[in-house]
Amino acid sequence: MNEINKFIEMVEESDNIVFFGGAGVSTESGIPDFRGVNGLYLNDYDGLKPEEIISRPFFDRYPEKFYKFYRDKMLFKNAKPSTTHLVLAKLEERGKLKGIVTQNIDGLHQMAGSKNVIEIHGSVHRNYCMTCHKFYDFNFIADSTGIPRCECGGIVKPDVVLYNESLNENDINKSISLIQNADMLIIGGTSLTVYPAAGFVDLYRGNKLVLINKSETSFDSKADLVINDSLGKVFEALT
Ligand code: CNA
Repeated sequence: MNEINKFIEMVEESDNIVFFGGAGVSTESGIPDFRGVNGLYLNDYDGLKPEEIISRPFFDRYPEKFYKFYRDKMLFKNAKPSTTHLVLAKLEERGKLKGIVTQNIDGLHQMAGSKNVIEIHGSVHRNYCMTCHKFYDFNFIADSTGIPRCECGGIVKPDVVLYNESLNENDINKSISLIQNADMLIIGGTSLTVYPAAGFVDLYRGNKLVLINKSETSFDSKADLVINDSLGKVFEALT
């Protein structure tokens, strides 16, 4: 049996599936990942490393440069859900998939119709004034120039987890519980290099751990099934 048929069989046998995904889920929606073949980390930006720009110390020190990069490279106004997003939403509707834990910040799972989505790195759709906590939407930041300011004068910061910032404890606990109780864990489109998220792999206790990624990851040997192919192709096969 080939790998994709094996994957389909595992999905059919399961009714408590959890999907844990990363930037590779959205490359087919036209949003570049960080470490893939066209990843953002391949090129410096204004002479700076992207991973330095999206860190909290950089944000605090050079907010104007941060927002220039953020608007230019991290906001995709016209992005639409890919096959993978749409099939995952259908699996939830059918009662087979119980939740999605994503490292993505683009909101495409919700746009596809998924309900139980835990965004452990936050979302570009939520932005808050650092002074009065007033909420601002995606367009407010996308259409702003320079440093986006609240009506109270405070800086409006995306609710996105930067390097050197901690993750939301409640989200982590919910993710742990979902993964520990899953009968099938599908991990897709993540290089599994960012901790503590990568540590989620070790929490799964079942025998249907599937890793779908275009390239190899250091967790491949732990998986029951590894598919080194595009997510769109694999999820299309479920339709
Ligand atoms: P990453 O480190 O960039 O890894 C992505 C992985 O996906 C790579 O190993 C690729 O080979 C693989 N990949 C790319 N396209 C596909 C595809 N079509 N099918 C299968 N595999 C594919 O990204 P991670 O998510 O592991 O890293 C975590 C960071 C990236 C998080 O903090 C995210 O917030 C951040 N990020 C998010 C987005 C987004 O929201 N869409 C975009 C870019 C980066």
